[in-house]
Amino acid sequence: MKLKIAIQKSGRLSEESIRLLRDCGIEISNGLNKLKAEAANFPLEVFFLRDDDIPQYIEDGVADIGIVGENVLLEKNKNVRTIEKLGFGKCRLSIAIPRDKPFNSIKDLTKLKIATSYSSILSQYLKKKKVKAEIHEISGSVEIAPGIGLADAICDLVSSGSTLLSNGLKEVEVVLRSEAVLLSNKNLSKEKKELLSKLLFRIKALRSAKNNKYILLNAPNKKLKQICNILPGMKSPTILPLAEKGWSSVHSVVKEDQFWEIIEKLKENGAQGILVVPIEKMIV
Ligand code: PRT
Ligand code: ZN
Repeated sequence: MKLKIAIQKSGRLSEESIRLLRDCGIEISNGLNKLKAEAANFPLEVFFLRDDDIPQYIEDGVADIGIVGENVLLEKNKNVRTIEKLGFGKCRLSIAIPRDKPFNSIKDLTKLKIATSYSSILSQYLKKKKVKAEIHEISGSVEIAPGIGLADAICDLVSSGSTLLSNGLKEVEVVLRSEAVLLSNKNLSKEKKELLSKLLFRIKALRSAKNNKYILLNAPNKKLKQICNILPGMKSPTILPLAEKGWSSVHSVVKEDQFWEIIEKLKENGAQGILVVPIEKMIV
């Protein structure tokens, strides 16, 4: 018995989805143009599909789990379970209008024609904001719609913003922030649930590794107490004596988002030779 995972065949999520599996120790030989592949060292079968189709395949049980952007998940609105955010494929779904048009509030969109591939998310958003606009659904190249007179505004995915810029548009309203998520069918068998939790354990270990750094530093023994208070570590820091008398080497783990603040405090307390190294996997 194998767990079946659906990932995007070719697009912005493909590479990172495969990398995620690989970092979880799962090797897949992805022959180009293949629909399916088998993992060598985990009971996993991989389907390569268009991202838009993945939620439906999971609802139907053709695939057990899958990776898509939250934007696709919400737009398709299928009966599936969201298991875990994956931290890649980050973007926002935003409304943009021609740069030279004034904009004060979302009410300015009233009666405008908005082109989008996300009509379901957009109509819910406009309803919530009590704005009546006309939604014009198109499937691609949404950003050119105002330029060719097809619409007054657009609602599309944005990451760097350069597509908007080069089409003379400005972002005026963020409708949704999105990243890749792991989805699952709601009725997995007991065996498949066990495989999923094994996979999830590995994914979480990778994610916490990414959010933490391993830190090594030298400290005068008389400052060790203060330095250990700054560095909580997983349990507590490791302290090893240096060859030079009166000095120790201190090892610990720090959170990425507290990193700079901690470094400053360590320096103030006499730490020297601070080394910071990435962690590959972290089991807490
Ligand atoms: O063929 P298939 O249907 O599988 O692929 P697709 O063409 O529908 O999707 P794809 O590969 O473009 O994107 C897959 C997923 O990546 C999306 O559903 C999002 O969850 C996520 N993602 C992250 C993005 C972007 N960033 C992104 N910038 N998807 C699309 N874009 C596009 C956007 O539509 C616009 O055309 O990039 C352009 C804007 O980029 P910037 O950097 O110029 O702002
Ligand atoms: Zn798509």
